[in-house]
Amino acid sequence: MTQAWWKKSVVYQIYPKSFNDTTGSGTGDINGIIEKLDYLKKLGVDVLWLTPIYESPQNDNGYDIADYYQIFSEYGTMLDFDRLLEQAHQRGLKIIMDIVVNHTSTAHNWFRQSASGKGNAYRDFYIWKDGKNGQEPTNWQSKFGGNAWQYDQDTDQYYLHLFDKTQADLNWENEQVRDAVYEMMNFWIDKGVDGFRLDVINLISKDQDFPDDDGSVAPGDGRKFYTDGPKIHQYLHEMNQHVFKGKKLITVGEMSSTSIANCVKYTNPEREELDMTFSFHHLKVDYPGGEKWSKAPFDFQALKQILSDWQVGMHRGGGWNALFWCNHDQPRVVSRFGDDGSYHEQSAKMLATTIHLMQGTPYIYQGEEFGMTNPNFDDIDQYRDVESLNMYRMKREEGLPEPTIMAILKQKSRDNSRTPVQWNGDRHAGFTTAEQPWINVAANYPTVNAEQALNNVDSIFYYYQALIKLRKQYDIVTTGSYRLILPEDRAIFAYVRKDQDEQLIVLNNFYNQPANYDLSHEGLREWSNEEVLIGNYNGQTGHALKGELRPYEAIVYRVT
Ligand code: TEU
Repeated sequence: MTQAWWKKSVVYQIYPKSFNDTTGSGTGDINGIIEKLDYLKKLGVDVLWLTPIYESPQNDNGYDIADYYQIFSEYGTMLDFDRLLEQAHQRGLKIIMDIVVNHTSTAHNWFRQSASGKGNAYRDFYIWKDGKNGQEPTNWQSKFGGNAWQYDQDTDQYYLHLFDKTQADLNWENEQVRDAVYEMMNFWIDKGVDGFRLDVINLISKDQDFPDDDGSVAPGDGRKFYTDGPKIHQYLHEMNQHVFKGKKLITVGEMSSTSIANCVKYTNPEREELDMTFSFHHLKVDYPGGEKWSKAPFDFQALKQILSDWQVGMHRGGGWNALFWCNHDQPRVVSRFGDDGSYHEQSAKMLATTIHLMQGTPYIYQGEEFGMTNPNFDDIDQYRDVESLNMYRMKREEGLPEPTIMAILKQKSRDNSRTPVQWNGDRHAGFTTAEQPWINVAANYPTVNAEQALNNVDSIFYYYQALIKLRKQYDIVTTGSYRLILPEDRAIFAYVRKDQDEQLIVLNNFYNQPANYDLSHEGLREWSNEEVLIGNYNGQTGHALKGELRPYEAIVYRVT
């Protein structure tokens, strides 16, 4: 069987609001993406994922969609989008759309109709329930804080919103909803898009008993009644048959709090559901006791174990991972698991090495390719994200001191990754000519920017470019088995990829001190030749079997 094309691809995520502004509005736009296609081509990525560009009130930066068939006017027009598609395709770049169908904005016509009366034909498009003894129907919590049900005075019922109260959950039990979603997705396919990223898609099937969460399974917020819910595999298979089947697409599901067993099911090709999944367990290693809103160092052993379990488990089950450190909901990885000061360049390259030599399809988030960092905002007025602002308000109400809350936001806010792309050293990093961008640029743009990276042959940018080439050149990166080695080592994340006649030994030092390694007792197959495929320092301190890694050093040996 020929291998699916996307197994050797690398995807680049674009957050249009912060990518490149060509109108001077302070907000990025579609023409700004077109302007940078040659840059992206040079990096070597194959697919561009655009976060939502549809008509939206932007309460959640486009994840609150008011019309799936219109482009958000600040981003441009449908003609601009058609031109983007054409220009991207001309360069051999594919485009995937972000599909948000767990919920719509309450400004969507379906919701307006639905809310207009119990007898309306769209009433059943959403999840409406009576209250219980004057209270919400269940004790489920919104992911953005507070109860997940919103009362509607006019019809004296509550609607479910797992996210913001302006993001009402669609009722997937209703066949008309499912048909409308498939029709909409086919509209975008007919336009020529190459696939989809499906937002929180494993939350669409809710337990129809709508029980209260008794708190017996952490975090007790109701998620066990809708995460990987009762009909999820049935719905995704149905979507596959109506939308994906027989087409050369790439589909990736964003899976909230999921399991390896479920992701194997979502992505094993025999089941005809999706191509690959994002899971987030490896990005919760700095959530002590599961609590995101606390300031904490990361648990390195847990990070190694979780990533390794997913490598092995998905390989064994015939599934496929999306590999990533960064997206628009996560802090910048170099600030999070690396060192964005003295070892900025080395640690950014090391982190890239760790992920890019694994099995799966890597995703690069805009700016990651030249080491963008968290902005370290000090003032609540600099934040824009609905989740961060809600959290700030709630923690203030709980009586947490202001400096504590600000320190947490600095580490955890989603705005950490949403600051404008730093293109050059000009005002506002060359992102916009407006007086002010919609969110501030990080202060380090004079030194951390794309132009500088392009002018320096040793930059993080060219290192990513080299990693992308390796994936295309060596089949073992796609096909080889994975095994964690030196599992107990407190500084080194090492693994071996193995195929019939070759092995890749990947060594990464996650700390700013030198670290020795000795693989003599790691059960590796013997070899006679070794070569260094890539590394983030010049020269070596040893060889594949034994040596020392310098601070944040990464090195990959190919042994045969
Ligand atoms: O995110 C889903 C999600 O659950 C998280 O990543 C969430 O942002 C985080 O847990 C909050 O702590 C997706 C989108 O990527 C995100 O931007 C949207 O806000 C969300 O869905 C709702 O559509």
